[in-house]
Amino acid sequence: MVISSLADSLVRGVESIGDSVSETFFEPVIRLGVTGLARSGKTVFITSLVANLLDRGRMPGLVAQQEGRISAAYLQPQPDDTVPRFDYENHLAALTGPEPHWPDSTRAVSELRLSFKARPSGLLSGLQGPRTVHLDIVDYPGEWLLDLALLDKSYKVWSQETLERIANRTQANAFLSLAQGIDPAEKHDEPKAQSLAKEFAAYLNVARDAGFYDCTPGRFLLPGDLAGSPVLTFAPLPVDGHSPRRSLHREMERRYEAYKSQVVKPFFRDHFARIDRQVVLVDALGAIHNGPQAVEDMRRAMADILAAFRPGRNAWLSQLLLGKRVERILFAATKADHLHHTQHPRLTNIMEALTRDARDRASFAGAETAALSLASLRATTEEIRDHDGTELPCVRGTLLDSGKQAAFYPGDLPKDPSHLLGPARNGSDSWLGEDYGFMAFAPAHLTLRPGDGPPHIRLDRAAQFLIGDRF
Ligand SMILES: Nc1nc2c(ncn2[C@@H]2O[C@H](COP(=O)(O)OP(=O)(O)OP(=O)(O)O)[C@@H](O)[C@H]2O)c(=O)[nH]1
Ligand SMILES: [Mg+2]
Repeated sequence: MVISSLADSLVRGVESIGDSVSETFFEPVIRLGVTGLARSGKTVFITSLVANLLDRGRMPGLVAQQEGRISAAYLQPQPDDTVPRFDYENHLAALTGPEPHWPDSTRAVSELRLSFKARPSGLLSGLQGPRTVHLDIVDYPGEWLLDLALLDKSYKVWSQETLERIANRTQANAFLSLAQGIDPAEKHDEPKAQSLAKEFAAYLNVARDAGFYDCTPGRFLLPGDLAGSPVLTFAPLPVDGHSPRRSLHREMERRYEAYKSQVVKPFFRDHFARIDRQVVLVDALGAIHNGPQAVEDMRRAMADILAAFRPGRNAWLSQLLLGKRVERILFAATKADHLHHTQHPRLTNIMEALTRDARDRASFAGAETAALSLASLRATTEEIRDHDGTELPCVRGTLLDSGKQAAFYPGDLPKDPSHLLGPARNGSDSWLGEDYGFMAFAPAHLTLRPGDGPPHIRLDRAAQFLIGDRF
């Protein structure tokens, strides 16, 4: 333990030296983390952000752009040789090609470097020519942050908590009946361990699709090249007390510990600890559509995710960070183009309320935080429709399943977010009086003017908050 934390600190130390060396050559590097739960819109966000930073015609909210200080932006080979490159070109081709479609789901962490030539503002602007600023964007699943909580938990406690939490979930029936038929003290048997892990992973996948967000260990959902390896072949068992050596219990415990040290810790050390700015994307509209339970689950998942940004909460992480912390965190509700703009302030309020708990408790010591609602790629237009004498603010777009054009009224979000979060906390089954429907729209056909990136809503404001001060 001591040796590994020492090694971690050394790595971190060496990296800070690397950073400061490039800083002294006036080439600051900003590392922007982009995260969110599954399907929250990370890939579309990064793709559209990069496209709009390369062609900045639609980025008036980025002050350096507005002031004409950015003279060039270009993609560069990324600095980390072992991290897959974010597949920008293919994602952009999917979104803006002749048959626009949404990009595929992503299964692992990836990274991209964008570099700018920008003239500094203020006093220095007359004295210095343009300088280079590098932006490294890192895409990683929010589920991986939830794993931080495992570091403080023994296998026994984790097993008990997990089994308790899923006891009443129908999605877990198959796994639970398998687990209950097992005596953890019996001799370890690999096929048995595998079938337990397989059922548990199957449960996690179904639960996530059903809208549950507390689906850890995160790597069970996105195994990548760890699929089938022992670090992912464990499951919670009803253990109390000790079991003999070579028992199923002991082997599961060993693998759980290996997961923590060989999967969770390296992620925090190699990726998380190096982030300067962070955007957390939230599909709040999707959760509202799925009902109070999904909203409450999402609120809890947000609180757990944000715990990773609270220095001091985890001793191992605090030591790893050595006082370095994320300077700015943006909480963004995505896919706001599903709503008429008159409802966007309400969505932002809901977003603020969803994260308030976490933010209040967090006092993200020193980190600036903000909330907004955005659409990375605007797929709809707005129109007002008359319905029995009432004017309904609608959005119009191409339906994903039928390919037909349709106008759609998603329902009126409440002014006061507690009208949603209250019932969610109290365990209501459905919303009172209002239904929130959300259609899945396909990306629109685009003809872009030279110099313009894809259409978006408030992506420039997000960029200004996240990186604008560094130009
Ligand atoms: N209308 C609209 N839909 C969006 C937007 N961004 C994302 N979506 C929808 O949300 C889905 C998920 O977006 P992704 O960017 O792939 O989300 P992700 O977080 O990368 O998903 P995973 O990689 O699976 O975790 C897309 O397939 C779209 O259906 C947006 O700006 N507008
Ligand atoms: Mg993705």
